[in-house]
Amino acid sequence: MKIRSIQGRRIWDSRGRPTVEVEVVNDDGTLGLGIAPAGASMGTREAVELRDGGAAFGGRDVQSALRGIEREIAPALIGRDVTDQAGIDAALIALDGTPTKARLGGNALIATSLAVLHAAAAQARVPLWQYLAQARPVKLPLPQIQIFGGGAHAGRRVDVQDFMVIATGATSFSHALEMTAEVYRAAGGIMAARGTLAGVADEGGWWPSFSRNEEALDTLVEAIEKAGYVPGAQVAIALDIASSEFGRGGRYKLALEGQELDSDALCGMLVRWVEKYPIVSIEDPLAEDDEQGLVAFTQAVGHRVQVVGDDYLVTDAGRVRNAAALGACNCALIKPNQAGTVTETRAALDAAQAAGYATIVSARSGETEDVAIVHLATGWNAGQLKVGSFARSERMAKWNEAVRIESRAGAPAGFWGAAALARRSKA
Ligand code: 2PG
Ligand code: MG
Repeated sequence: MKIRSIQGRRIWDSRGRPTVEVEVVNDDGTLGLGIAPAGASMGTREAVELRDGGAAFGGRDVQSALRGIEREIAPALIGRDVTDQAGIDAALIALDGTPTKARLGGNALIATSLAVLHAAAAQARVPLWQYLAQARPVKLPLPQIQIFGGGAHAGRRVDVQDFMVIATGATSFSHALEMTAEVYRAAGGIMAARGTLAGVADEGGWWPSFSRNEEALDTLVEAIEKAGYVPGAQVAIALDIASSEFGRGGRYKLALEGQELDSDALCGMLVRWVEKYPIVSIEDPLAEDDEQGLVAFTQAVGHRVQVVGDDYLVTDAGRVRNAAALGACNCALIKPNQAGTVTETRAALDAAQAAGYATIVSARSGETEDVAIVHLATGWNAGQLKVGSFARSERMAKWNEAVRIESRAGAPAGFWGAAALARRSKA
């Protein structure tokens, strides 16, 4: 099936900022829409977003990215076979011609690449997850869901970015959502009773009105109990420290506690948290430039918790292989717009799984109603899914899409559950 037309347009994301949408129409009239999400806490090696600069919309307009789609990308792709994802992505990379996708923009490229993928599924007349799975049996992913948002998503009110829960006792995706809904509600109730309820952060997690980072962990345990669950056994904690945001060159500034820690001290603090709290997953415990620290942390606790690389791995197959060789992390966060094309995203996921890593397909803090990542996580059988909190429709659209996939005839063959979590066997 050939591509008949490609059109880019500016739409708006969950922070009210411009973003790129691409529509690919096939010769038979079926179509696919791809939308670029946007991070706030970004790895320095991510595919570069093309933004216009200047006064409008804080410099975040995307007119230059749209011009590239109209003048270069569309003419290059029209008439090509929509099912040739690898060929089309290679053409996009060659057309851009830079190692960072800075010329045409990672935002233009990922929106186009995703639109092509959706259009390919549409002409095959199957849901995207099923198009990706082909005939292989796949399972619905285990979700990690934010309860408190912090870091760059909450004006740096607390240092740690994501305080999340994983319903380790859940027996289906829908069950995991039911359990999380009760924890989210309980956490809001606790904040209200304390007089510290102050709305939500960028991804819908409760605003972190805490005086210490650990107070958020204590409150999370309290919320799990108040919701009627056993912390650890039924509902466990997952953290995204996002430490590249407050650490560089092996020095970490915890603003909330007025402390400056070196890599060993931060590592030690997090190991203590792992011992004290029912934590099963920690993302970006050390900064993207602190490879030694990441190796040391993984050696210390990788046999009992999942150590997730986000800013450090940036959805890059080569970086994943390097990390695996060194023993840094045991799980890769997979974000399509960090890579810039679907094919490179898939290559990073394959590299991670080949190295024995667990994988989590992840949304960004700037999102839209787009639900593509739910289909990627399911169709690629990634095991886990991270989308933000349990509020705001750009998040709920994704959880609800998973409920739909799970309940329809021909649904995936079950639910990953806690089996999706990584633990490195002790050497
Ligand atoms: C992360 C993501 C999602 P951002 O760090 O994992 O929580 O945040 O999209 O801002 O990079
Ligand atoms: Mg992260």
